[in-house]
Amino acid sequence: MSAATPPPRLYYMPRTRSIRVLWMLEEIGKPYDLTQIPGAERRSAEHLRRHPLGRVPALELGDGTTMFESAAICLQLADINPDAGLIPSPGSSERALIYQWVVFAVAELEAPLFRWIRELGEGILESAARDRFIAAAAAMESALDARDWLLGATFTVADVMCARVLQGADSRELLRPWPQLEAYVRRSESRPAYARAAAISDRPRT
Ligand SMILES: N[C@@H](CCC(=O)N[C@@H](CS)C(=O)NCC(=O)O)C(=O)O
Repeated sequence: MSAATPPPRLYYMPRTRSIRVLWMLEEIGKPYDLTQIPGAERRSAEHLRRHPLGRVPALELGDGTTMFESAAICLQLADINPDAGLIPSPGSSERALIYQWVVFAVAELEAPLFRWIRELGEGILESAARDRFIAAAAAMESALDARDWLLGATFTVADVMCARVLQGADSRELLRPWPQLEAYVRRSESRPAYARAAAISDRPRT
């Protein structure tokens, strides 16, 4: 970012998927701006220009481009801040694993988990979503065997995406069968950048 380039601006709401982007921004450690979108403004013409579904997060980049989808935003932030070391170089086999785990986070962890949590609230105990999450959790449990982070010793954007979804499962005590995942969640929550992001995400909604 040159001296003339404004910092990125995150449009967010507390206690939403916005925390993924806040966590990335805090790991990167460079200045950024924040705008909280009040509930009533989500469907305003102004916010719909940032996010066509009226959701959060959305990120305005230094050149004025605005983008949405938390996974895409996190990948872009990793790419434009190579010094932060949150993503390996394009074309490397480590980079392939980043794509793999980031897509896994949204397709195989988040989607069935959110559905399963909804079903549990309705008293449904057995379901396809539960079975799918269990299979994904077991796959991550073995991937994390004897390693701190998904790519080994280095924390990456893939960990932001996967650990954040698993934190949601852990807070509902759904990770009991997978001790490696519980330990992974603890490690992720002990990162100072995560604590700073969580403090922002926990602010009251306007
Ligand atoms: N796939 C999107 C999901 C975005 C999303 O559903 N955001 C929720 C908060 S976690 C939202 O804005 N909900 C408000 C609404 O739908 O009105 C992403 O990962 O960014």
